[in-house]
Amino acid sequence: MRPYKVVILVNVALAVGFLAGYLWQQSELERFRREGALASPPGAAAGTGRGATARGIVRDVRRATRDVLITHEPLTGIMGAMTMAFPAADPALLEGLAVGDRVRFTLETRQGRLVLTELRPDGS
Ligand SMILES: [Cu+2]
Repeated sequence: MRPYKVVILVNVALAVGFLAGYLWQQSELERFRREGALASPPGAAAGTGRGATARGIVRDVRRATRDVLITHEPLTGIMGAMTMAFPAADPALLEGLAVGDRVRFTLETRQGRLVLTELRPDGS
């Protein structure tokens, strides 16, 4: 192999490495940003003092894995509106819950992940 080809290959490898590192760092930053926002949520999540509260619609209740798929409104400073699964801190939260229910829920970060700590019918 000619020396200039080695130089090009090394440069390409470095570029790929930097790109991968950059992307990884961005995803970590995003995670820290979300958790930081939860630690001191803007608007101080009505009464609870910690965690963030939002409204959503239940799309699936997965009792086997103890999580709920929810289409939720934007959580200011944490994430935009989307459909995603949230693990429930307590399986009792899933009792009586059905697909299509409109709910108000509270999220907290526990052991580095977002979990549902409160879930009740919206409007109550
Ligand atoms: Cu989300």
